[in-house]
Amino acid sequence: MPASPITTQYTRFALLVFLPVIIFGFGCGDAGNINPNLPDAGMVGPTGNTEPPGAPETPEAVVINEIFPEASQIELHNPTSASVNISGFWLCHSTPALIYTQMPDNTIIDPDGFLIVNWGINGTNSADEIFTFPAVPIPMNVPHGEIGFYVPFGFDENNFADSDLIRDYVQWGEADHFRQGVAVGADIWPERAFVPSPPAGQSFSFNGSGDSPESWVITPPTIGIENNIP
Ligand SMILES: [Ca+2]
Repeated sequence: MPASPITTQYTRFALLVFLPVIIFGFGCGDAGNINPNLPDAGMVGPTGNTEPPGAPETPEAVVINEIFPEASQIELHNPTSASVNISGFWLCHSTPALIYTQMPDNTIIDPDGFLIVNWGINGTNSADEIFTFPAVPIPMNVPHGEIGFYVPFGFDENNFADSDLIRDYVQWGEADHFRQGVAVGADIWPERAFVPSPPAGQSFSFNGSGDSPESWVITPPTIGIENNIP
């Protein structure tokens, strides 16, 4: 078996089954603007060459690119021209239970590449696909839900309410999911906005720009490959 950049034993998770009474009032971190702090994508050298050796790695540029709730799959995309290592980044999904999962060690996404995250499904990790917390087999909620993408930090639930730590977000089917306020505070999602729930057999895909439901299109699934935006 060829060596895989994904290690299978290191997916860390946390699970909190919450009661409606404790939802209220949570999920709204301090308002603040994220600082992507991304280095320039290219530098002009003495020869005028715009392709410096070793393009900078910018893992925070990775986006939630597609969600296929029916299959419990998330597609992450690295839109940059360098490989990125997103080990330690977190994903959060709050329906039907509040679940966090951390990207395993050595989770690499190729330049302009994709990573499939199978949520709550058992399977074998590979270079292009990971299966999160098979010990907690709770697939994604289909009619409505949310996914948040956070920078690496040691597990502390308060961190998931910190708008400075969230980097991407989408909710579908209905408003007011648990981390909506965190994304609104980070100015990466409009208040109470959501993508319509896709019909059977369809997913919703990021069109490549913006941070609102208008940035998402319902299409036949293209999990693991480039989105097919009409
Ligand atoms: Ca896709």
